Amino acid sequence: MKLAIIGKPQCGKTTVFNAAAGQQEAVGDYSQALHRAVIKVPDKRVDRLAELVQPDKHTYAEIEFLDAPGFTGKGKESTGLKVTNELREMDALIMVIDAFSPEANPERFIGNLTDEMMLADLVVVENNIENKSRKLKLTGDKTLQMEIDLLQKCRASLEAEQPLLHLELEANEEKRMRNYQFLSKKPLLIMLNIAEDDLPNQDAIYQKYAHLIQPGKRELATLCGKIQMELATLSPEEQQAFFEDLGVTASAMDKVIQKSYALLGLISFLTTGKPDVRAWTIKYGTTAHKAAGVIHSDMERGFIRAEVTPYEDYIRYETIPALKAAGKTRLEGKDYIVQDGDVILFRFNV
Ligand SMILES: Nc1nc2c(ncn2[C@@H]2O[C@H](COP(=O)(O)OP(=O)(O)OP(=O)(O)O)[C@@H](O)[C@H]2O)c(=O)[nH]1
Ligand SMILES: [Mg+2]
Repeated sequence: MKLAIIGKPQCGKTTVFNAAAGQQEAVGDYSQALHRAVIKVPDKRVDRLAELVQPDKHTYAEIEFLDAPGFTGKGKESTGLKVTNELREMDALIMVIDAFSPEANPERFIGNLTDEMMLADLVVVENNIENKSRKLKLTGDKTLQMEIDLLQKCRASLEAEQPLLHLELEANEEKRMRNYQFLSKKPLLIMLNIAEDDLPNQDAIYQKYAHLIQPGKRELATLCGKIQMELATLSPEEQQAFFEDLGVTASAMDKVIQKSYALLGLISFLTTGKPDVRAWTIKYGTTAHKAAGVIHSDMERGFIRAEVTPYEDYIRYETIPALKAAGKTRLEGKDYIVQDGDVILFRFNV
C-alpha cells in the first residue's frame, strides 16, 4: 500500500511523516523536502504464528509513505504538481491540516487543498476530452465516445466543485476511471494536526469535523504531530507510559494504519511455512484466485484450490495434522472470498 502525505507548506507534513513512519527527518526548515519510507505493519498474528511455526523468517505487510512537497499556488502553477505523477500512483492520500498554529483554519485549508486537487484533475480531463475527440473524428472508433462521455461526467462534477470521489459510477466506469489516476478520486485521510494544549479537547475537535467522514471515501483523525514525533523515538513500553500521562490514545503509526485500512477496505491474510510466515494485504472482497496472484502470478495461473484455516483455530490447534483432524481446515475454490485472518495454503500447478 502506498500513502502520500500532502498539505500546505509548514502544516506539519514532515512531523507527521516522522511520527507515522518512525523517521527523523528535519522539520521546520521550510525545505519542502520530499521523503520516502517503508514501514512494516505491526501484526500480532504474524508474531504468534512465527512462535508456533518457527520459520526461517517472518514478513509483515508493508506501507510505503511519501512525504510530498507542499501545495502552493493554483492549478498549473502549483508546486504540488511537481510530484503529481508519483502522487497519482498512491492508493490513498493523507491530508495534514494545520490546526495548531495561530493561523489555523481547518475548514478553509481543507477546501483549498481539495480545490487544488480538483483543478489538477480538470486539466487532465480537458486534455483527454480534446485528444479523444480529435481521435474520434479521425477513426470513428465508437469506444472513444464512451470514454468522452465518462470524461464529460467528470468535468461536470469538477465544475460543480465536487471531488471525483463522490461521483456515482457504474462498475465498468469505475474500472476505466483507474487509468486516469485522478487525485480527487483518491480515498482521503484528513489528519488534523492539533496543538499540544488541545490534547485534552481531542474528542471535541474530532466531533466538530466528524461530518466530513464518508465511510470508504473520507476518514478523519486528530493527532498532535509534534508530541507523536517525539514519542516515536521511544520504545513501545516507554511510549505506553507517556501516552497515558498525555491522554494520547494511540500512536500516530497505529492511527494511520488503522484508518487507512478502513478507508481502503483492506484486510490481511496469512501464509505459514518453514521458510516464511507472512501477512499479505488485499482489498476486502478479493477472491482466493486473485489473492493467490498477490503472492505469485504462477499461483494464480495454476490455481487448484485454497486450504483455509481461520487464524484463531490455527492458534488453538497449533499443527496442521491437529487442524485437519478437528476439521478446521476447509478446501475452498477460486471464488471463495478471503476473510481477514485466514491462514491459507494455495495448491497450484504450472
Ligand atoms: N505546536 C506544534 N507545532 C507543530 C506541530 N506539528 C508541526 N509543528 C511545527 O510546524 C513547523 C513545520 O513542521 P514541518 O513538519 O516541517 O512542516 P511541513 O509541512 O513538512 O513543512 P514543509 O515541508 O516545509 O512544507 C515546525 O516548526 C514544527 O515543529 C504540532 O503538532 N504542534
Ligand atoms: Mg516537510
